[in-house]
This record gives sequence, structure tokens and C-alpha cells, in this order.
Amino acid sequence: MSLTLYIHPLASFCHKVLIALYENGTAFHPETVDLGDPGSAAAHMERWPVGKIPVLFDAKAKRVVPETSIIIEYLQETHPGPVALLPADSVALLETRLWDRFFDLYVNVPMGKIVTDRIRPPGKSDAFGVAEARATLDTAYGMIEGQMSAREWAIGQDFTMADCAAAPALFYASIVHPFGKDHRHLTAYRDRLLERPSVKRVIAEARPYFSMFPYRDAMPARYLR
Ligand SMILES: N[C@@H](CCC(=O)N[C@@H](CS)C(=O)NCC(=O)O)C(=O)O
Repeated sequence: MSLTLYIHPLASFCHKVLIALYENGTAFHPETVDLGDPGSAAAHMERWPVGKIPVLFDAKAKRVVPETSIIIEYLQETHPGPVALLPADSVALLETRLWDRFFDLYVNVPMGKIVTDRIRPPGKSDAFGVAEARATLDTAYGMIEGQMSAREWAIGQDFTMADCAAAPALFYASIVHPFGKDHRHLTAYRDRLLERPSVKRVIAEARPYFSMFPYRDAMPARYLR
């Protein structure tokens, strides 16, 4: 098998690429990286010195591909499947890239800030940074509420890379910073994403690890079944 994806089963950015792979039934080998283990972390730094996961390795092309959006674009170029996660139409493609960036930068990243602050060493937490992250999420939730008022998926009728980014970001964000009662369209979109078979599969595979999630106490019981 040519493709190896270096991941951690709980990590939201890894879920984004797993959803893309499952959407197209792309064959790959998942390899767990434990960044808390010095040996595993050092081996990963050799692959990608920034140390972030996921990273794709294509043995056939002898190519290391980092960064989720680049990985998904690479997969579409080299291993296309039935679901075009990057639309052919140039306007739709720009919208896809815009909302992909939006969900990564303004939902996934602030969500991660809130989560990782909980596991900082005593006395090292960053209350100001967490408050900023919560304010970013409030702004993002309001914008997504507007965007999703008349759309099935992030940019329209077709499921794209933007939805791959949205699913894990909104799943975890809604746990650590719940949506408001007025976020009707945002809530319905999150629920639609969670019903998508590729997303269901990713969540089911992550479930055995949910006990390691720093906000497990805030997880709704329905996610644990
Ligand atoms: N921009 C990167 C973000 C990847 C990222 O932040 N991954 C997290 C896991 S969800 C990570 O590697 N965290 C470990 C760390 O920051 O040390 C991408 O899209 O691939």
C-alpha cells in the first residue's frame, strides 16, 4: 500500500483528512504518532520538523505531504475517487478554500487553544488567550449561522473539503464552547455532519480514546455510546 497517514485517533486535524479518505474509499495505512513519547515524537520530527499531525507519506512517489488542506488536494490529484472534495468550478473552488481556511483557523485552532489550556502544567494556564479563543468562536459561530441558513453543506449542495474541515472542528468546539439556542442552522449543520457515514466512522474510531480528551466531562452522553 502506497499511502501512510501519521495520525493520533483523537486529533481533530487528523479527523479532517480521515474523513476525506473515507469519503473516497482511498486505501491507506494509519500509523499512530504519540507526541508525548520521545521516540515517536523524534521520528515524527524527522518527517516534518514542525511536529504537527497529520502527515501523509506516499511511498510510491517517495513524498512527504504535510498540512491537511494540502494533503486533501494532493489526494484528489493523485488518488481521485467518486467525491470531488475540490470542485472543478473556479468560483466554487475558491469558496471551498475560503471555508476550509475559516473552519481551520477560526474554529479548530481556538477550540484547540481551549482544550490544550486544560492540560498545561499548574500555574502555566493562559486565561487571556482562552478568553480570546472563546470570543473568536462566538464570532465564528455567528458567521456560520448566517452561511448555513440556506445551504446543506458549507458551500452549497456538494460535500467538499470545507465540510471535512468543519466536521471535527464543530464536533469538538460545540463541546468546549457550546452553541447558543439561537444557533439553529449551525446546530443543524453540525448534526448533519455527524450523520455523514465518513464522519460517523471517524467518531466511532475515536470513541475508545475519548477518556483521554481533556473536556471528557463536558461530552454529551450521546457521543459516548
Ligand atoms: N495547520 C495544520 C494544523 C495541524 C495541527 O495543529 N495538528 C495538531 C493535532 S489536531 C497537532 O499536531 N498538535 C500537536 C502540537 O501542536 O504539538 C494542518 O492543517 O495540518
